[in-house]
Amino acid sequence: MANEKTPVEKTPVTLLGLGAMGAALGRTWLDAGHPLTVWNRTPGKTDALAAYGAEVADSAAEAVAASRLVIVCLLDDASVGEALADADLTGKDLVNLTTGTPAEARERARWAEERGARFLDGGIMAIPPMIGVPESGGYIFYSGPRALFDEHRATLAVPTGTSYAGEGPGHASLQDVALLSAMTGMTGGILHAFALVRGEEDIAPKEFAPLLSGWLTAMALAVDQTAAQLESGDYTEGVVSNLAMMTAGNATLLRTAEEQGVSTELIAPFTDLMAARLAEGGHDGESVTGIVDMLRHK
Ligand code: FVH
Repeated sequence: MANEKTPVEKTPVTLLGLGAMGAALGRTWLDAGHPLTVWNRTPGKTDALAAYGAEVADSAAEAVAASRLVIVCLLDDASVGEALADADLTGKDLVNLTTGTPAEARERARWAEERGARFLDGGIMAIPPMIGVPESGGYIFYSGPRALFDEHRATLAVPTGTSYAGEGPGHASLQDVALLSAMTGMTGGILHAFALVRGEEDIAPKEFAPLLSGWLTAMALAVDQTAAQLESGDYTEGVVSNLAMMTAGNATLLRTAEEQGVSTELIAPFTDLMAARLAEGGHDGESVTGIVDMLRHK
């Protein structure tokens, strides 16, 4: 039994993939005292972690053989299949942090189980500089068997926060991609806003930026209202800016873009959907929440 004189042994970790994210993850396990074996397709990328004490394997199969807990952080699902093609996964606990679709995660789970491994899928909600920085707010979604997640939770929590997304192997990936998709829409809006003010000598991007981030932060609160309306089924609940008013306002957004010589291609798909929802009739006093239903029925 561990006491002050006999430190707890840290779980050995194998890490496949030392790209920007893998290298950041690996460093944290070394810092926390976990024995770490690494492999990367391009050998030179292992040097930095080797200098901090990582064992470097000559092949992915050799790296997998070194530890029960195998973390994979590669470019995409195809690279996972390629890298692990010759590895013996019998008795391994495979944790795949490679971004993929929910269907890829489900298929990869089946593939791993057929090869004798237990499997968790992960979706990383952080960028490399957030890894090893608890106050950054980064975390990783995990899905798969709860008992397996609990068994490795302490080790998985070393690089960043953990959030269990459910037993279904596709759940982590689905929530990961849903959040990334929201970010994609938000980034499109940000770029459109900068394009509108670009070229105005007296509106400097650096002065406009805090106005933009402040507005987006305030508007993010709408997420809670959307959730409440989806759960109640009443899309008029708590509405202060209704669809009829917003659709009329969209004409101003589109005309302003034209006046400023800015393409509407980033915002027009959304304004078109709002107009189509209004044209269905009976939705004037609702929020934009009904567009969720329109998207699912397409
Ligand atoms: N970096 C980020 O900001 C995001 C944050 C959210 C999560 N993503 C996902 O994390 C996965 C890895 O991303 P990354 O940033 O480490 O990506 P790269 O720096 O491009 O490194 C890619 C590694 O994958 C290896 N690799 C690629 N193809 C193969 C293959 N066919 N067989 C074996 N390994 C392969 C590559 O090896 P090499 O090019 O150095 O030889 C790198 O180790 C990813 O899913 C993100 O979506 C990151």
